[in-house]
Amino acid sequence: MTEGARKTKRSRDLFARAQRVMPGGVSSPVRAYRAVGIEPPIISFGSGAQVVDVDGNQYIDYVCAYGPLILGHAYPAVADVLAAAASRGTAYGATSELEIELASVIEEAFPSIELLRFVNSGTEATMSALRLARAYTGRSKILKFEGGYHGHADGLLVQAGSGQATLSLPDSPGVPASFAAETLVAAYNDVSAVEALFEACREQIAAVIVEPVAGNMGVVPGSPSFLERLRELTSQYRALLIFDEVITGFRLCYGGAQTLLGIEPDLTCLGKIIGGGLPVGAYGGRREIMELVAPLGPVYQAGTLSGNPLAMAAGIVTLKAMEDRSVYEQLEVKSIYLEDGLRRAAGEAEVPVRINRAGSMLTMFFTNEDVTDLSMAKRCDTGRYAAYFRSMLDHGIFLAPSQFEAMFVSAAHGDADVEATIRAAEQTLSSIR
Ligand code: KE4
Repeated sequence: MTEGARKTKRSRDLFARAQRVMPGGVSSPVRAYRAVGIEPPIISFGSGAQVVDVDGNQYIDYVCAYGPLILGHAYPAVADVLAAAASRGTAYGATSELEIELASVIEEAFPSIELLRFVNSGTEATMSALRLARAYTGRSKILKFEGGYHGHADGLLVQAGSGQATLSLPDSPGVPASFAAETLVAAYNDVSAVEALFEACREQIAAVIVEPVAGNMGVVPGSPSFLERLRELTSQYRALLIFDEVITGFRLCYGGAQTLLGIEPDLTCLGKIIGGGLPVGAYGGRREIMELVAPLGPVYQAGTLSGNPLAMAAGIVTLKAMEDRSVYEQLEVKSIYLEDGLRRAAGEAEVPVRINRAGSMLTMFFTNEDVTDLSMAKRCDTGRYAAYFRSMLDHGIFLAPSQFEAMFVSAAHGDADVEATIRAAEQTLSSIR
């Protein structure tokens, strides 16, 4: 598609209806496109690396549902297993063999996870992990990082990333000051800030929760020295280290960021990829900690559709496909090619950018300085990002409508898709310079 050639009538009509029945016409704030100044296309279907909107516009998709679709849309084996699973019922309210299999596959991939509990979202996973950490330690404070987004549980909506950063939302109304007071915040990658907080709060801190590669201020990798220091300090002060691997789990490699880093957290939160695009989350870790979870222990957490057979079936098929390590090798080649092409396009257009990439997740920041924390990410030219976004959409490239999200490359993205994306970026960047 060329600039402005997109037909949008049916999307506009449907979005008008959506806004009459849902706040902002969306089921999640970032989807409202408030940060990019246009109305969102309403999506009709996805297939492979493509999504198609209700006006028939086709896009190469780098949102990938914000991470779950590492195999692409409607991956045949996932679609087939879901059809078969649905014919056997969609929920049992009882343990199924599928839960046992998926839990076993995850625990095989993550040696730090001896026991895990399935939930229905990443939010539930992190919320439950923090409750467990507070119960295990008998302490109340948690430490998170500016720009870290761990879902929308009350105590975590303090200087969060993702949609909160995108919409410049203050810490969310509705969260009592008493809750927020239990949440300590430091700048990401800032070791001395963490050391100071531990020195000041010592045995009050129950846990540190961190995205080992941040994906919600745009992609910002945690430095190995920062993450290693978090492990040292939490061990020293007997607090728990929680890796939020909702995005990075099975994305960066089969065993997540912790495998690449060689750091063993006490608890890990997972989601997205482990459900193959179905609603899912999980938290898990050392047996002595997880045995506090009801019914074994007193920490209560439950869920009607937790471990439901459809999400389990889709997750099993997805993770089985990712057992073929060549998939990660191909993702790396394609992601490097994309990163190099985007950087070259920006250079030729003389548009200052920085690209942060970790495996098949990357962000092009519109800035001329390195981005290693939220304050630097927030100095980006978000207006230029919005112009880039709109033009790329007109050129058939579907990106996250926020500077503070990631591009995700899937196994379904072919060389032609990546080349078309780079060409679209060349045309776009020269037009917005
Ligand atoms: P959910 O509750 O959205 O399944 O997961 C929350 C969550 C937890 N931890 C991390 C590291 C996450 O990235 C997320 C959710 N990610 C956002 C996108 N950055 C979800 C997209 C949205 O909010 O619409």
